[in-house]
Amino acid sequence: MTKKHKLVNEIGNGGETHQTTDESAGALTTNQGIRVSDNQNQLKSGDRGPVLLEDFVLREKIFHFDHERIPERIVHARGTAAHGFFELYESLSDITKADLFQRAGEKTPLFTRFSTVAGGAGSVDTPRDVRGFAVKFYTKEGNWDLVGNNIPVFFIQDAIKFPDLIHAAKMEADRGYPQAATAHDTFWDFISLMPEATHMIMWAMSDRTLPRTLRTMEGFGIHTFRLVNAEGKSTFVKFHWKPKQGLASSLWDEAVKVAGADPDFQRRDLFEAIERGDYPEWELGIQAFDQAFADSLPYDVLDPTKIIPEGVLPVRLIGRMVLDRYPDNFFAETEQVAFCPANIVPGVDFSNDPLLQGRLFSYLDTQKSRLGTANFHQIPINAPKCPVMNFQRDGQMQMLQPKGRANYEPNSLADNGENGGPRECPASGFTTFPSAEGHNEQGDKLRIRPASFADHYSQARMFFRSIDPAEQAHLASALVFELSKVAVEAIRLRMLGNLVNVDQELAQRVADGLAMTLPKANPAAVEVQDFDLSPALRIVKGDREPATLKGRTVGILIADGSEPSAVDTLLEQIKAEGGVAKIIAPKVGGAKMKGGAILKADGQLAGTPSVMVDAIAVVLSDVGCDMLLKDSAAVQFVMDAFGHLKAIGHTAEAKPLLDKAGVQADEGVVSLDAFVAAAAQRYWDREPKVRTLA
Ligand code: HDE
Repeated sequence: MTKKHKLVNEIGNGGETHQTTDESAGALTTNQGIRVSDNQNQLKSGDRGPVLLEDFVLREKIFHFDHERIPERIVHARGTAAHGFFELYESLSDITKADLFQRAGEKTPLFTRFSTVAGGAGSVDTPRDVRGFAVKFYTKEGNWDLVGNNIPVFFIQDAIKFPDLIHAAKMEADRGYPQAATAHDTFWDFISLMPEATHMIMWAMSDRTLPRTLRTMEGFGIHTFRLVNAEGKSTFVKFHWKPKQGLASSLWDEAVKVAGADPDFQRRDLFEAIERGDYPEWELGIQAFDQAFADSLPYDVLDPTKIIPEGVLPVRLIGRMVLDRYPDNFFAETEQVAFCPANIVPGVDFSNDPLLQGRLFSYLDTQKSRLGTANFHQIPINAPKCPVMNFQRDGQMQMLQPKGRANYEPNSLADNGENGGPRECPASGFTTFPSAEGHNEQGDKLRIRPASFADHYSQARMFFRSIDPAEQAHLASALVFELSKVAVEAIRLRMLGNLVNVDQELAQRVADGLAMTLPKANPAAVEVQDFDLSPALRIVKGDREPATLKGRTVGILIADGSEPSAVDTLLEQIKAEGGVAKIIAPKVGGAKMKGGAILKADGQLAGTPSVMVDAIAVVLSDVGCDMLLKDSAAVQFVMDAFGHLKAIGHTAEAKPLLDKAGVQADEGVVSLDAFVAAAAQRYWDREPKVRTLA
């Protein structure tokens, strides 16, 4: 097939195509294949006369346009996605028969979508919010969807509370705001009445909900699942995604400013990383355990508001995910992809986690209303990459043309020499693990929460006490910020009463930040315990916060008169460290460097504030510095980099600008020679000097 023929085929439905003549190759057609002679002017009676109803080219085009949107996801509406693969490190055949986990080195194609939860599809990338982390593995034995988040616990224990949680979190029912923000009365009203949410609230108010990029966050399956091996033995499992890029979060002030400077900051970052061949990678880890281990824990592994700390059960890394290809078309792939936790393959099974069980119903159901037809599994991004054969036929938008008389089973038509269709496979087909159900052997029908789910505070306390003091201050300040936006005082008080159960000092800091008197603790269902602290929970100064320039962006601020050799040296050094350099100048066309040559800019100063990069080098001459002293964008550029604890490298001539921006000397403020080494980290010790935190 020639390239021209192929183009027509791709636009068409992929079925049989007539020979394409040279004239028609590449031609614009209607959806009926009629070549369009004029795509600029609609059909009129006379040049100034009325438009004619018979203009089918116009009507078809507008008709299609009118229906180009589908209902957005009720949660996780805003997202971005990429293709890639999973590569297994070593066979897991001892614990699972899942085909993708059998052969070391084998690669399985996948599609991963990251999302925020609360905002609509047109909201920004960087609100304080949980991030969705959904992976569709196209295995040889069907699709397996691991639909997780970047936080390992959830707000609620039973699925029946989910609509209430989401109603409370999203914009308020009467006023239609705020969008993509939990800092409002209805959210905190609900949360303060749901002590089971307290552990999740610790994570949600921590830096975890401000991931710097999608590439620098963890992912979690949250629920306990099962792996089942060929002998039918079940092992409980929790799934983790660990970013090879390390963990990094934004500061709140930074995230707020990023939202204005670039609402698409995180999707652009992912796109650009893939474009430059810096493919993001995560390792898949498992915590595998048996019933005896589960029984030995002081919390219930079926309770999705609990983690198993890594110190209690280490994470075993079993493979890696590499995202190496951006979708061709956002709508066709990212928008139409349908993830569903019920999509599992032989060798993986569910646990009785009541939240998971509710999710098993919800996703298929929502996708019917979002994608409009029961045949959405045939859309290329959703279609398994293995044979699909059954008697589920017909329905709106059936894309296949099944052959034969039999559309039911059992049938005996094959005995008659006809096509009898597919048959069930007792040996290799999916079988559910035959677990004995629950503690209640009688299996009475009860609307009840088990006593083993009753401890709502001990792990919240463990989380707060495990993170770095800088992160604790961010968390306390986030609570003050959010509760300050709550107008109803009783809600704030009730929330403070919950926080006392977590940690007296935290509660006091928040109360002080609100200028309120700390109330007594709210009644707790069971006594709060002091678990061992878990250093794996921290980002700041933790093992997973690397000092690196790899994959990070450095802004080099230049103006007329800047020294070109200084810029060249920086560019080389940054590249050698795996970083990305962005030249920023007052005008995008560039600056006239010392010697007269023009250096083009990657970003205009006013449109590229320093919140968009991870460190800055200010390479200015006396003349350039004088000029920029009169430009508030330049002053703000430096002031924010300092306030956001970033490294600042500078020429001696740039010092007046640093002074005007209030930069004080510390180990992150260096000459250009020392800059690239300094740029690999944030300067946490600077924070108390630049910000008053709770
Ligand atoms: Fe979801 N969730 N969820 N969720 N969820 C959806 O499905 C739901 C929960 C998660 O990129 C919806 O196709 C219920 C936990 C992600 O397309 C919907 C409950 C976790 C995505 C739905 C939960 C998630 C969704 C909306 C409580 C982490 C985005 C559109 C029982 C483990 C997937 C859609 C994508 C999407 C229901 C709780 C993750 C309505 C009922 C816990 C990453 O079906």
